[in-house]
Amino acid sequence: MEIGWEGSSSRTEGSVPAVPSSFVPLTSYRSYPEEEMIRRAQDFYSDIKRRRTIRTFADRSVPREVIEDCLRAAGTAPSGANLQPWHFVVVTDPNVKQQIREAAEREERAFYAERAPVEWLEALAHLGTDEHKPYLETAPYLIAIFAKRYGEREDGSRVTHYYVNESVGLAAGFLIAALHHAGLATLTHTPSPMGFLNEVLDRPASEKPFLLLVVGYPTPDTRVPDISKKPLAEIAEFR
Ligand code: IYR
Repeated sequence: MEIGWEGSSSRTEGSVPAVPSSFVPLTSYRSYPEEEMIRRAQDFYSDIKRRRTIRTFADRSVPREVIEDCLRAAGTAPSGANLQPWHFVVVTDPNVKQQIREAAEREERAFYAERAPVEWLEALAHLGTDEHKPYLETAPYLIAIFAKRYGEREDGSRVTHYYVNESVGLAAGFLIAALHHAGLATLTHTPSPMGFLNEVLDRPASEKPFLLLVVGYPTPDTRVPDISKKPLAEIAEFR
């Protein structure tokens, strides 16, 4: 990944060890004739733009292999030094879902009642959210995404990870796109704070909860906010 530069501890000349690199020919790349590229880009856009965050999930199971392949797709995301600083905990156990719901609703009650600044609540108002999170128990899958802030060697020493948030954000994006492609709906839920996920899911302090992804099918009566995305001219420029 080449996103900016992150300073590290100082070093003297010649102190970087020469690691033998192993390279293989690129055989997986595919190019398409321009007309086909144009069509593919259009097709992908028209498919991904159908994706909506939903908050009403049907109590309907999803084959586990679908989730597994979507997680494999997420795991192909680029990451700082290819250290893949993510961990996914896939929750289907009703008891664990209940614990997550109870803890999330406890935080959200405090968030909506007192913690959130008025400006934040105003920004959220059009989404119609509140502290009630029944979908945390109804949806067939909750995927808790953790960012591994550092790695740990067998001897307990730490392995520095680079661009952790960028890397995990990319993997989460791949996952959401893969789930959508498979025909599933998602909600990117970020109860604040999310520290309770470490306790409920028994994850170490080296891991920071990044996102709780709710996955499943929309109920037939699902309604979504009437919102739109910014047009290209507002989000990008060509120079
Ligand atoms: N975490 C809260 C509030 C919330 C915050 C943002 I930023 C959103 O885009 C949506 C909701 C909740 O889930 O209700």
